[in-house]
Amino acid sequence: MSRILNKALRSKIMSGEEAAALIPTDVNVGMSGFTGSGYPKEVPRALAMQIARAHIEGKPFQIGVWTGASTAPELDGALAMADAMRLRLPYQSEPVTRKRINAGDIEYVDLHLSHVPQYVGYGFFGKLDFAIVEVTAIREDGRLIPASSLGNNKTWLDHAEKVILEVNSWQNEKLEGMHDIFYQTADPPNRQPIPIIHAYDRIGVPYLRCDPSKVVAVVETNEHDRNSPFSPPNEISSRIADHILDFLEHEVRKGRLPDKTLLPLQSGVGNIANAVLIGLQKSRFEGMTSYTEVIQDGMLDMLDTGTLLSASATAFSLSPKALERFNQNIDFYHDKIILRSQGISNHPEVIRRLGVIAMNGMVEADIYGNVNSTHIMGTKIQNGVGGSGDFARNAFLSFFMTPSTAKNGAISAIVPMVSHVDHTEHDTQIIVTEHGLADLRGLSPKQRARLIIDKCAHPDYKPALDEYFHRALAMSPGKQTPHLLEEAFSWHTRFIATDDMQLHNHNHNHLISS
Ligand code: 0RQ
Repeated sequence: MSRILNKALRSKIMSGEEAAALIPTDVNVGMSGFTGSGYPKEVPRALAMQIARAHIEGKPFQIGVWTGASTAPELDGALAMADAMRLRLPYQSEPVTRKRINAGDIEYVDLHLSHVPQYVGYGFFGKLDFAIVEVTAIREDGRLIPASSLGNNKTWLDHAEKVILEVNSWQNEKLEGMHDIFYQTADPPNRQPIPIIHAYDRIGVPYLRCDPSKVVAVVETNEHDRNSPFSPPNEISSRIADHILDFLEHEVRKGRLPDKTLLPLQSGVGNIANAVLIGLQKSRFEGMTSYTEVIQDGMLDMLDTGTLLSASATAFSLSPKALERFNQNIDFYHDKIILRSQGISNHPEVIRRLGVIAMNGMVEADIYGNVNSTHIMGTKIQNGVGGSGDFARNAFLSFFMTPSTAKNGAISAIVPMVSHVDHTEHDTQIIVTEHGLADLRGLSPKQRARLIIDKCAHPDYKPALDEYFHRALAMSPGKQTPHLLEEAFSWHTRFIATDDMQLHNHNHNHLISS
């Protein structure tokens, strides 16, 4: 049976190619999609083909692509390969797109995910010409049942001039009722408090609204989300998880965290974050809640056993196995999971009120606690700041986690001065590597430097960092945050021309012996 029950919208059903043909060059398109879930599949692919054909015919054709966060090869990958994107925002993690951004072919606006709705509302990115939004179904009254992510869908549907809906029958129909979309938003000076007092509070409605006169096409699809598998925890991620668990116990003993239930958890994406969730699952903590951005495998496990009572996020990011389990037991998860718009899941006001415990990955940290989450060697983007800043600055407890070295030990993740700053020393609370955990709260820059080098640096790099710090203490003109600026900058340039590992190793050995 068709999932498009609204008569007016049924009359707009067409193929992906026909819908894509409605999109001209030079427009901005807001697409659904967040961490590989709930992104449109057919129209972006068809659009990429049309743009590639236009390029072969010598016609210029490029668009601006806005999403919730990362999507998948079918969207970012296809469009990047067709050289179809003039601009991309607010987050991506797709290899071809990354390559094109770093080659200077795509303008990339990397911003805090909670800021997107407001920036769009005030027109900072220009006009939103089209929205392409994947949904699970369309009800008789025209209201939309969202899919496996909400991201910026409300914002796109509210602001786009024209809307294309992809109705994906692969999405589980029982997702109906799991979303919570808050429509009582207003601009300053009339903005009201967001009435979320507990992580599991529902404050909105389960359906998206869309003015039917804006809908120019409805496309029926049946295609799965990206759903990449997680690697099982390795020794490094397990040790990082252990340090975090010990520290949480320590905070409970100090009376700073509620026993057993802690405070709502936010967990970044990736294998280390998943390892921490697995660690929590095995711990004595129970009856917890989460207020996070993405629900990954570890959170399902925690819901299964009661370690977690509820999970609030803006998207799923499940491996194929976990997704199968989710679909089989969706009745069990239905009332325990809430999907919200990213403007709400990542809202600083709510994160601060709930006292969230935030755990995010990073590329590198410096000895004073500044954190780089986005750039490799200072100039090349990896993914983007995503929600890490929304959570890190506003959380009650905020962890940044990384292995102490990258590239098989050739590069230290603890450096004198980060090559790019996403989170300043004022935002960073706790840094964790497999070697230890540095609790920076209440410490001055020099005290932080001592602790970060002692607790977090890899033993191979400790002597070089120690030596840098001591010379900086002696020779820096200012003693508040001692630096030898030329040398701090040159730390990364030692590696910059290193596309081959040989040179990495040469530099590594040089660093160790110097
Ligand atoms: O390179 O792919 O060429 O091997 O960077 O590193 O170790 O796979 O790390 O997947 O855990 O991601 C910070 C990127 C960590 C992620 C980051 C190289 C490394 C590898 C990736 P290769 P790993 P992870 C809310 C939270 C920002 C968004 C965020 C991230 C590649 O956590 O994107 O937190 N965070 N969102 O070799 C040189 C170093 C390096 C380095 C790593 N120091 N120097 N290269 N690499 N460290 C969720 C959302 O917002 C959706």
